[in-house]
Amino acid sequence: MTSLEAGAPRAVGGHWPGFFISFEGVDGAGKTTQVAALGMALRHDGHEVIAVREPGDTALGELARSLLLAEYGGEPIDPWAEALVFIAARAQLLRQVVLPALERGAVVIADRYVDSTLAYQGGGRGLDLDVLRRLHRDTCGDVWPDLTLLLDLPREAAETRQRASLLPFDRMESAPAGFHVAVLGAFRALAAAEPQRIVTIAAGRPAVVVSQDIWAAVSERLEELREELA
Ligand code: T5A
Repeated sequence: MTSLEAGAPRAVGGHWPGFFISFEGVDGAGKTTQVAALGMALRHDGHEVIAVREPGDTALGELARSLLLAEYGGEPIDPWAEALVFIAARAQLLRQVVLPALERGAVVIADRYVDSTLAYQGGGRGLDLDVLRRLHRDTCGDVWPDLTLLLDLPREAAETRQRASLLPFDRMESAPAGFHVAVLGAFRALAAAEPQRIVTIAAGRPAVVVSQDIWAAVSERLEELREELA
């Protein structure tokens, strides 16, 4: 496996009229909560906002989601098969929903994107990061978000929150603790390698405080992009 410190290319970004934001973090870190809050704030500010989740939000993506998150009576899914199904769902979502929205000037907020593949299938499953990045380049046109918000929370804390909701854990959430530790380590390494794109937000605080930090990061990046495009 190659080093996460190698850094990912960011070939595209800022050339479309819209603004592409992704949220990342371990399962239950609070992404869904913060996507909703940010979407509301941006709409209030006059933006068209399209919120998507991965995998999902296309017919193919929802099918992929049910395939990937269901338990199969203990039958393990091959890590490369897993990675390729996540990537297939992303390619479909990108071309069907994300790029058209960015091209007409909307703000797209993605609940997970390519960093999840690098962290879960790269860091967690141990797949070669260079191959995963090359697959992203070849299948998804090397499209990277303008801003990625990493909600930094250890899995144990996220799990405690999720248990309170009484929902059953899916196939990924049921993975051993060591897997989730590796995933969080990979997310942190990605953030360290790309501080310009990935902003780390301490997610163990009340949701409203987390939202304030997110709003500050989004406002700053939006302003920078406006200046770059002026
Ligand atoms: N995956 C995905 C890969 O392996 N590779 C890939 O390429 C991709 C794209 C997707 C799974 O697939 C994997 C990663 C995942 O395992 P998912 O359901 O989309 O699954 O992802 P989850 O992270 O599991 O989504 P969840 O909805 O379960 O978690 P969230 O969205 O992070 O957290 P949220 O907002 O639902 O909050 C969880 C609970 O905490 C509370 C909420 O009310 C909720 O009850 N909460 C807080 N409580 C206290 N303080 C706060 N600040 C709180 N914020 C939220």
